[in-house]
Amino acid sequence: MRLLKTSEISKIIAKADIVAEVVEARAPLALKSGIVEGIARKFSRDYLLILNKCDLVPQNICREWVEYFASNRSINAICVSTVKKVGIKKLMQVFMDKLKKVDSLNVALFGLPKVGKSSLINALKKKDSAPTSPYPGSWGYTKGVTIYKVAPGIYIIDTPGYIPFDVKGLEVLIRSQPVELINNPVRAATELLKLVLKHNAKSIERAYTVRSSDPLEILMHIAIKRGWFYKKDGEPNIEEAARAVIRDYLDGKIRFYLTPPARKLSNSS
Ligand SMILES: Nc1nc2c(ncn2[C@@H]2O[C@H](COP(=O)(O)OP(=O)(O)OP(=O)(O)O)[C@@H](O)[C@H]2O)c(=O)[nH]1
Ligand SMILES: [Mg+2]
Repeated sequence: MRLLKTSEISKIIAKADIVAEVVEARAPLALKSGIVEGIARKFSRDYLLILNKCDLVPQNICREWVEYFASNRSINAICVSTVKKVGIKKLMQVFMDKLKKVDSLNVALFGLPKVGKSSLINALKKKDSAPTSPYPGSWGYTKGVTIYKVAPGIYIIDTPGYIPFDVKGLEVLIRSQPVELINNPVRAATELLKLVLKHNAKSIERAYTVRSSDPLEILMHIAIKRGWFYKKDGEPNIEEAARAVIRDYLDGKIRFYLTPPARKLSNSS
């Protein structure tokens, strides 16, 4: 799939009344772009940060993120879960309030692959019309910029395939290509497992029924349990296990959270 360029993003934002950037409540800053916000502010558009997948994060932590963005960054943020249908009404109300001031409302939706843009559109519409990512799924399952009518007078512009160049690191590595094509899945999954183990050790135990602080040992356990072995030597296929972990993470099956920068917590769940 073709990647959207920043110039194309500018054109979409110019036509929008609200710019909504979707990140995950698990790690908002690792997924947030300064570019989208910057262009929105340049065009004097309302900018809204949507913290999706809040079902994977304790409520008070979600609230802290909202407060952090409001007081440290002057950003209006809202916590939602498209799975648990949390915050959807509140989000719709934000759109309805803005609709009172315009004839018809265009909301431009941005966010890295798999943050849940399509799921959010479906939750707002109350029925599925935006394709979400099934597995074996590929990155950028949603094809091309598409406009969805979610309520009378309210249109959402979905922009799949945009990876802002200021967002970097593990989140980009695992989202910017299909999981099958990730070059070294074991390395990526090891980094991911280390991060989750550091902040929410128990969620790995819950997801994979293995108590270990060694990522390689966890991958071995998953491979053996699921019967994945290399044909050539019969060793556990940790590459397949690594891909499974990455997919589970993207699919929102691993509880994990980081806390806002200002606050130091021992946040084991
Ligand atoms: N736990 C949890 N998982 C979610 C939530 N919203 C979406 N997901 C899962 O996240 C994955 C990605 O969701 P999509 O809606 O396809 O994400 P997208 O941003 O449209 O992805 P692309 O179209 O590939 O850019 C899917 O497996 C969803 O089921 C949520 O609120 N909580
Ligand atoms: Mg999509």
